[in-house]
Amino acid sequence: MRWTVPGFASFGGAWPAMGTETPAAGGTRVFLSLGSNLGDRRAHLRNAVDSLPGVVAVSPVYETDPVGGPAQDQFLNIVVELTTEMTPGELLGLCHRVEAAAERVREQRWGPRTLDVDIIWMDGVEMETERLTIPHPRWRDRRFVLAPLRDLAPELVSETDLRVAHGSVLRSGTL
Ligand code: A4P
Ligand code: MG
Repeated sequence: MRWTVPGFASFGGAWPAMGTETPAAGGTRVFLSLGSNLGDRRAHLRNAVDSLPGVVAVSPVYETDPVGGPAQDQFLNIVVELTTEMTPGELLGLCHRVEAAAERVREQRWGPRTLDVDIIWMDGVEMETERLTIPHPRWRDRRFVLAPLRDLAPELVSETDLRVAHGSVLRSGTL
């Protein structure tokens, strides 16, 4: 199954090798965290990455213990690097459209979901509004974010950050 997000072209091509560090001219480097623990988890992640514009790199996949929320199945988590000229608000709208395309139903905070797409980091952006906080308020507490983020941007995550974060994670190949 493949789908696209209305208003955005599918990425389509092969993903570049992980670890690319130089943002393209004219755009801002962004890291998104994607997680799924409902349905065909890998397909949800793959379809989401295919739909995102401006993908620069995709982390390895991690099988992760749920952090917070009710008892629920394990997640697959990745981090995706993009270069974008979107504003933070436009980017949040994109995240919500990508989640909707995976038929995400919001029943419970931190509950099981086909797809969660969070903005973790945007170079040079610090903001806190009712709708949007960047960097993500809980990113430093969570190994399911830090481990894949460190694969792509080791300068943002120290070994100590990774060690003291919560939740076990296990590498599970690539998308
Ligand atoms: N929002 C504010 N800042 C941001 C941001 N930087 N990126 C607002 C995205 N959204 C942001 O999110 C609720 C609202 O947060 C959004 O409408 C947006 O306006 P949501 O996705 O609707 O609900 P949620 O994900 O249940 O809540 P929240 O607070 O985003 O949860 P978290 O902190 O993202 O945690 N364990 C494992 N192993 N793997 C996971 O992926 N995910 C969560 C969700 C918990 N435990 C997990 C995982
Ligand atoms: Mg979320």
